[in-house]
Amino acid sequence: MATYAAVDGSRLAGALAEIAVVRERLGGESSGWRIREVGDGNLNLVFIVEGDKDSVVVKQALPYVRLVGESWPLPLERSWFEYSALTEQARHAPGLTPEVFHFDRAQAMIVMEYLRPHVIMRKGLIRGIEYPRFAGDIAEFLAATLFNTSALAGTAATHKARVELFAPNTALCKITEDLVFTDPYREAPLNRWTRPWLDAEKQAFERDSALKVAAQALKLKFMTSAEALIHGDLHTGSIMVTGEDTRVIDPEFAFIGPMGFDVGAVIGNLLLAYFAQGGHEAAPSARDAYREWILGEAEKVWSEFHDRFLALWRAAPSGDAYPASLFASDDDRAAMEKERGRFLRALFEDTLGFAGAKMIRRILGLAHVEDLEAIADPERRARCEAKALRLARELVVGARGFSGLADVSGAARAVERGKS
Ligand code: SR1
Ligand code: MG
Repeated sequence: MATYAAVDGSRLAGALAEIAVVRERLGGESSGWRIREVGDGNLNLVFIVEGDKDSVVVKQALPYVRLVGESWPLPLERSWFEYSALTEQARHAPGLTPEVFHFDRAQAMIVMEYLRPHVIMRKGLIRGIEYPRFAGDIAEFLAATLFNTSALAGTAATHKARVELFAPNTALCKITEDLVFTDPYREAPLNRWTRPWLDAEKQAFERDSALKVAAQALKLKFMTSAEALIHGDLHTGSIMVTGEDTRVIDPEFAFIGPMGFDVGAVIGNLLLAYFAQGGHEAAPSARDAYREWILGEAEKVWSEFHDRFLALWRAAPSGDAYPASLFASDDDRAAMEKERGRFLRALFEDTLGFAGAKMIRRILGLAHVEDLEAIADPERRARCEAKALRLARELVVGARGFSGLADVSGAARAVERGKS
């Protein structure tokens, strides 16, 4: 297939049969392969293909935003950025991404490992399931991918080449610039919120100068801060888990951006799950232990990320930034250690700001999250959402005031109990 064509079951079987590595993996005759479309995301087609021997997942980009329709065109090349990011992430965080078997740039199609019995982390959070490996694995993914794709680890030339490779992913960045950082704070035709219960919050956010300025400072950072290769959409729907394994999927929004955007996405989505528990528990307080598990995981994600990132930095032979040749004396080494602390504190504040912005967009913008959407009673949902908005605003405007993630947990508890 040379010219792009969106596939359906029969066309897909024929296309996959022509790819030796996939044909052999699936086994048997292509006419016997069982194919079903399972995509429930906002953008793409996703198929599970089961053969006699094994199964694969096929992800194909559509030339438009699936959630909205053909009126919103979107470049197929996002598939190339996803493939490039998956390849690079796998080098730095082996075992934490799906294995890629085949990529077809013209068809915007990636054939990859079918992860089972994994579930989307977000669905597990809705059901109240604990995943013991989650925080450690995600902290490892974040530290390894963010540190090793930054100029702290490599040469300036390598960093610039990476910036150049991912810079054309502008359409996907524009989605984030509009949907995360802009539309929730203004009247925009695609905005949605739980009406009429959140009308007052929506209006208040549109008039909140301090919040809008803080959100725009984050947007500027998102647009210009070329720190590392970021996943770009690392919410809990982009993480697949079992009790023993964690994988990060779907990096089509990848580009060289601010590290805190990825760390903040994970923490912001955990906080959304925390506030959504009130909509899922059978009786008030029935999910209190699970609420605490979520907050504990958010704290662990940050602390383990922090420690791993620091360890990588201390051990690295050094990139072109902070060359080791400048820091030979004991005084130099002490100054460098202080500088690492300053860097990580700034990253912590970015993380909180981005976490808050990601929470707000999922409640007042176009694309919502199942954690909250699955709460059928709109009044009950709005109560959860209003609490999430309250903490999110604090994170965006007041990141500097939080001493650590435990402090954020305390603020979340206070909001949850109606004491803030
Ligand atoms: C129009 S796309 C909406 C959202 O879906 C993706 O998962 C990203 O989060 C994007 O912002
Ligand atoms: Mg996605």
